[in-house]
Amino acid sequence: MKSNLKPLTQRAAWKALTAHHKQVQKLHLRQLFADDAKRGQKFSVEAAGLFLDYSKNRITDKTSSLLLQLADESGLRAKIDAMFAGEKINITENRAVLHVALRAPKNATILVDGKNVVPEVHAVLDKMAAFSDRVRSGAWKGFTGKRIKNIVNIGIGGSDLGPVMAYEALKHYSQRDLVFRFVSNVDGIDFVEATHDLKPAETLFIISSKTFTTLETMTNAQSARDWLLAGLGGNVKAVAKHFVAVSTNGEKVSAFGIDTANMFGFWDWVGGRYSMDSAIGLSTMLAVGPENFRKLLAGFHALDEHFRTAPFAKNLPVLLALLTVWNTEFFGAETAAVLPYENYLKRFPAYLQQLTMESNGKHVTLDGKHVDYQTGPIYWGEPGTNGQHSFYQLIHQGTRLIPCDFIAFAKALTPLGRHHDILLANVFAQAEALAFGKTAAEVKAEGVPAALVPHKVFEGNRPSNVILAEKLTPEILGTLIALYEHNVFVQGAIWNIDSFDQWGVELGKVLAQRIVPELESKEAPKLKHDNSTNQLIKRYRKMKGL
Ligand code: G6Q
Repeated sequence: MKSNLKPLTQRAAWKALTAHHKQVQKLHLRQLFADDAKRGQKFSVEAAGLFLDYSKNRITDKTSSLLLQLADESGLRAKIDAMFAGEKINITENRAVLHVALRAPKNATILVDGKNVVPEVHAVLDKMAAFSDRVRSGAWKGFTGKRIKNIVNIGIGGSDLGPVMAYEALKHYSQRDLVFRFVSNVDGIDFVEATHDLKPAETLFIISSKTFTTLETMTNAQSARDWLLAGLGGNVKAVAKHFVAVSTNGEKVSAFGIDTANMFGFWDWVGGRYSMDSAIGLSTMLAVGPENFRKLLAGFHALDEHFRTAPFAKNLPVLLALLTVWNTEFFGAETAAVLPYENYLKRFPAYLQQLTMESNGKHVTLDGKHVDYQTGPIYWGEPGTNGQHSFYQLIHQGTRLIPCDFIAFAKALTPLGRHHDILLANVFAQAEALAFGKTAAEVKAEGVPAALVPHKVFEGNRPSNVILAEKLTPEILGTLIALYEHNVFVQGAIWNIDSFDQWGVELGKVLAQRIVPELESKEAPKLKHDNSTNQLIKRYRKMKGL
């Protein structure tokens, strides 16, 4: 696992950036904009239907060229090519990383171990489409002959967050007489609330699990099976009409009792958090139909092509990632806020949290060395304008620097009076206020009493990006997601980490399994944990009456 790259902090561009930062760190965006009447245009780029204005970052021409040099010195070109070529860049799991193949057109060729995977991808898409059409039209009947009205996706992490986000994001395009629910948590309440008003005879469960071994999903799937059979008189033949699976593990799917004819496959080169455009997106396709799902894939592909071919200086994900590196490493930003001014994107920040933090929350390099710099920032966010009435206070006047990505659309999907202009006025105003603030002189000029002036000063100089698109369509959603996928990839490439493994998550999957029998056994178990864990287990057992 040796790479030929110099360690990040020894690359020439890194050293130059360190020196350069000392010179520019005090520069204010007020000054930078005053010095260059065309700064907005200069630091903007447009591709695949997305317009990115990154001029409100604390950068100069020199910053930009040094960051691009850093990308070159980090071997970014070769890394991008390696990913698209199906090389096993997820080195700790010895896997290719090919979510780009999930949205490749039918005539493309992408090889994994010498085999073209594109035909398989399209075969699964066709199978999903045929199934979706049957369910959506009512041709697929439940065990008692009733049509399916409710679809419940059971999955967690990568097998949940993408489907939930996409369902919410594309609700405008969804078939409204179908009800969609998503169950992820092993807390039984999630299942109970999701199904309390549903009739088993009209309900279809999609068990979404790459491995088909995940404790939460298997527990929920079992409860779903029990719930269904209890409601339909206990005939196990009902399972075939009410359960389908999305998985890479045919054996386990069969063992659960789901006919593999009703299984939609994917492959080990699709990471969980990069799988929403694989069969894991079956619920999305059921909601919006195969045609819209294909448009979503086309949007992903458009951004893939942009990422693969555009020069780095005009490459949206590359620029976004370099700015994150700049803000994180040199300005010490610990978090990044993603603030969509589009209510349909309310689950987008939660989705991004997994994509970004599970990918780049790593502290060793590809060579297994402890990093001596920061890696992935904490991503968080809420839709605007709601956030403005809560945590924006800290972004404007707190002590921390929080770079923000504002996401907005020129057209409302369902226009309503003046709402959309007011919404967009807010997003532009927030980015403006963060950058330029309000000086003491300006506050005083408003007649504010002297004692209050410091409280009403906005320092400004707080960086943000604005991403503007025409309308939230399936295509644009795909483009936007791919933008962040590749942004994460570039960040990981600069930091020289494996963005595609998740050992921290794997640990969680094992730990609880050890404790479950200790909570359930009738006999008092011989506990061998630390004193605190032993105490908590004993107290829990006592409280539940054991
Ligand atoms: C994603 C992670 C993780 C995974 C879930 C569900 O990249 O690996 O979030 O998606 O743990 O795993 P299964 O799909 O195997 O149930």
